Amino acid sequence: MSKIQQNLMSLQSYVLAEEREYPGATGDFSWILSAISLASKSIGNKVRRARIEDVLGDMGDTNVQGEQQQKLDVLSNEIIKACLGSRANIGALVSEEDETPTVLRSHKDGGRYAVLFDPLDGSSNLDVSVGVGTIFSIVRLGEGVKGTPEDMILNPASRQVAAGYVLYGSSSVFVVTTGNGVHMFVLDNSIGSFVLVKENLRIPATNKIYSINEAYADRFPDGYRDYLKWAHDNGYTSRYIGSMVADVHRTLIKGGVFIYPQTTDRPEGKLRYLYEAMPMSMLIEQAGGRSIAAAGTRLLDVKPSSLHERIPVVMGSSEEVQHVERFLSKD
Ligand code: AHM
Ligand code: MG
Repeated sequence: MSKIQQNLMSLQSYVLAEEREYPGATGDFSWILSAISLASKSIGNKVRRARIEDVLGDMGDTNVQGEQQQKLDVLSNEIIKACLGSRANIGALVSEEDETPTVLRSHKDGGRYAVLFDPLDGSSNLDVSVGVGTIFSIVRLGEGVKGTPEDMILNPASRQVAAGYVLYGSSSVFVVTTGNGVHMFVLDNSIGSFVLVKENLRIPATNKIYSINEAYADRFPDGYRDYLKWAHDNGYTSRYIGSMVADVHRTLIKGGVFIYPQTTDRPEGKLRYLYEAMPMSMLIEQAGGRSIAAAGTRLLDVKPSSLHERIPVVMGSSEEVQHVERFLSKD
């Protein structure tokens, strides 16, 4: 196939073609993903014009997590809700920025899915033009499920049917899985479409890169410090942007391990289970990697007990996760 032919597969056509392979498929994913794609084009545009339109900086307000809300966090949250709110198969929208889910319609009225999202991850880096992104997860809602906070935390990973992120970096990259491998699309601004650049992305099994905020090392459990010492002695290099989407994207493409442990001042860790850890773990596993919350604990087997619960994360190349895990089991 020539390069031009390869580049002509849009995200929407790709998902439609994938769905067509399953007899009786309803087109649900293409319907939801096209709304996320629309929202991400709009958010990406805001991110790029932020300095010009003066929407950088914080709102002077904190979100439900007690963190400073950036103007763009609020805008991005509104954009996603506006783009997804009218899709007839979505029952609930669950945002990192909102205290409770936005319930749109019951299962009986067609609300078969909930979309969980971090509208603009890494937003504290916006003022310095570092890559930020939107992370999303699509979970199936069973019959009788209303989309309340209690419903959302009932074993969500087992109902997760798709996950992805959009990185607003030097290009806008849409990475998604519907449980059938990981596919990567890049926004072609000249035609306004995400076009397929890589089908069945696989994470390298190993690469000597760790990605962690090493400045907190004194506050990590011993096992992480022992791992870091071992990595220093074994020729590792370090890469840390401080924006999960960008750090996980690099890890997915180049291999290595992304780690955000618990610290003495944050005993649960920092990253949110539903909006950050759960979708990224599905992507990493679908690409052939591993994601754990502790030694011997697959992150996707953890059952959160509250909507905005946080969790320690070790994810990336399977061999690199194993190296970290070796030290954690000594704790
Ligand atoms: P946010 O959702 O408020 O943007 O916070 C999550 C971000 C992640 O993108 C990133 O991995 C982490 O916070 C960085 O935290 P730290 O600055 O403590 O290293
Ligand atoms: Mg965030």
